[in-house]
Amino acid sequence: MTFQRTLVTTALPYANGPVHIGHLAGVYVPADIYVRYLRLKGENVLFVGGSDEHGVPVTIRARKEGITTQEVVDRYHNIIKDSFEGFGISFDVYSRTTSKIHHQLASDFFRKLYDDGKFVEQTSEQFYDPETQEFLTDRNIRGECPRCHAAGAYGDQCEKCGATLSPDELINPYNAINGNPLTKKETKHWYLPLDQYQQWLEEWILQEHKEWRPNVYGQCKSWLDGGLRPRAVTRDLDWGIPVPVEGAEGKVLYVWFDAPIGYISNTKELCDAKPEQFGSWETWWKDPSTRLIHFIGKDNIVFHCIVFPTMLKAEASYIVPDNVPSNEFLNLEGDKISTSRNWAVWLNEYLVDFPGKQDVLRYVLTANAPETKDNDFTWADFQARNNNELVAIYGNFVNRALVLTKKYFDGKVPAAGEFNEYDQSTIAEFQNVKAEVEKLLGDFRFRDAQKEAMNLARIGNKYLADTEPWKVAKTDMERTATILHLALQIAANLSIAFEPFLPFSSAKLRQMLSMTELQWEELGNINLLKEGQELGEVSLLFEKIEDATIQAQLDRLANIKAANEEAEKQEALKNWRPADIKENTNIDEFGKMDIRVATVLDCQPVKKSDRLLQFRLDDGMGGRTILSGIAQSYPDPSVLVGKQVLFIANFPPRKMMGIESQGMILSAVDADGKLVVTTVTAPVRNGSQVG
Ligand code: B3M
Ligand code: ZN
Repeated sequence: MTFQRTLVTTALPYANGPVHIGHLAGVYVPADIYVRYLRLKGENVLFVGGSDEHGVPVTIRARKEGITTQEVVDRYHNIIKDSFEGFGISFDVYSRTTSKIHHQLASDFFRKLYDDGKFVEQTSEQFYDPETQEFLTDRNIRGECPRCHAAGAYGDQCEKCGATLSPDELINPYNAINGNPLTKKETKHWYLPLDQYQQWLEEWILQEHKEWRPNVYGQCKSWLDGGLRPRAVTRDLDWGIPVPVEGAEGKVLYVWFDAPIGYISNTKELCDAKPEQFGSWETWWKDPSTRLIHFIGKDNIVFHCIVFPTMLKAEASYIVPDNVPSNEFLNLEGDKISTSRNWAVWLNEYLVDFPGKQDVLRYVLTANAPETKDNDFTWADFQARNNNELVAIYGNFVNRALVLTKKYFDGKVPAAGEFNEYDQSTIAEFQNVKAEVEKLLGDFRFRDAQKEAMNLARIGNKYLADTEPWKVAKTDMERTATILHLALQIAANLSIAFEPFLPFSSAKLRQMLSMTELQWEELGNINLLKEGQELGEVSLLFEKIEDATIQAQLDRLANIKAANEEAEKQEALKNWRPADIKENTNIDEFGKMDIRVATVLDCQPVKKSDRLLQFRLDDGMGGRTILSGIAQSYPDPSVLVGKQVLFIANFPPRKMMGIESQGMILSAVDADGKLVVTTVTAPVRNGSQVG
């Protein structure tokens, strides 16, 4: 099949918070690189995005902030849209699922499947809050995690250990909003019978799309191997698109049913507004010569590879995706990025903290893109890649070529003499770059493609380092002219090669070279700049990032981490109840323990241990040393000096960190894990027994 146009969609972010580096790295930067590349090649491409404004996450945010759901989506839709614009994500349309057009289209889509008898109706038991008389969705149910036993895990996921959960697995589930205990109640819903499409999906994905990324193909295969089951596409909720069927009052379309239809609605919104420029939305969605590509994160694979294609297939007039390049996750400083835990670098904040440095983040996120496995963003790496790559290689090369031209040739492109052998080999080397980048971009391998583009800068940098025009200029101006001529042509090529990746820098570079934007096909051409052509104003393409700037970001994260730990502690305290009583014992068993009283003479943290405190005790028997793992609970251990404590005197001595510990000091454990050393209520002689 030869395709005539490419329709690129990016996952619609929930309008329940700003977007962060994980979004950018996983979805929007790769999609934007791809689209910019196709446009540069002169292909017919449409880039569609938008905000996902339904679903439970936005209603939760509204409750948290004490504002209406509409206010939440208005606020975050605008913040998100501005962030994408700020980073140069070049959507043709960025709309929202609360739009009229979308409500109509999604509603009609459902109704068509309903009328065609494509759904099955089923009644099931769902969690219900008898006091507020509402059914609860997974996200609004919380309880103890069955895996790691963290308090406050959600009905779909534990944010602490990352486990995927169903509400039935939670220990002591409660209503996340008011803490009420829950019962179960019957309710009717419409299901998309994925099982009936299993065979088609197996053929279409497993046979016909073996070229999909291994992580995507593998996830699809494991879903298919597990056997598909019908999925509910409606919910009991008061926020969303009403189910357009009689007897469905109080029910809305499941957010994952309406959101992908948003891709279609947003295309329609654009095409209906500007048909002469973009044509008919139906050509984009129904003509088999359209190539549809969904850029998404890995948690969205099943919806884009199985559920949405099944909806499109069931509707019968739509095309299905040709590829779904999904990324794995990006972590931040070793921890999972999380909106609810505020563990993220927010794009709107980055734009304020690093004005003019959008390309730096684009570059780092692509260089580190989680294409085949989860990856980690660290501020140290961000700084290193900026300083050692963008500044030291790309920026340095361009700057040297331009400054030397200003110095020796009055800022005009000098005429080239004969190219020598070394020049020729440099030209040959850099002319390879185009084919390499093309191949990699065609395979959605953005990280390697960008590396190739950087290679071109490396070639330029090396060329200047090897030819040393600043030295040659002392003796041979003709040769100097040739060297700088070629260096400037390489710089001009860089502006093309980097255009998909670093559009802001390419624009800046074009200005410095006073050239217009060129087509991809010109890449490799060594006559992009005309002899005698006057260069523009020279400025730095990239600037060094200082340690203090990075430290400020690290401090911010440290504060967030501390706040999260405090919040977790509070959640644990709220839900704390005493542990179950242990098995029966008796006085004989207890009598074997020799518990005594001693006065603390000295108490110090053990060097190189963040857990241990070293106690020196007056035990009435000549004194002893005991180590206790309570340092976290006593940041200032001197508060214990002079206190009488209880300890077990007849544990065999044990060495830890090279120190012998002669017994165990007794502490109580509080709900938040804090340890409190036990004492007596009135002074007694040291060495007295407890029993
Ligand atoms: N809003 C989930 C997410 O942001 C969802 C994507 C919808 S794409 C149609 O990860
Ligand atoms: Zn857990």
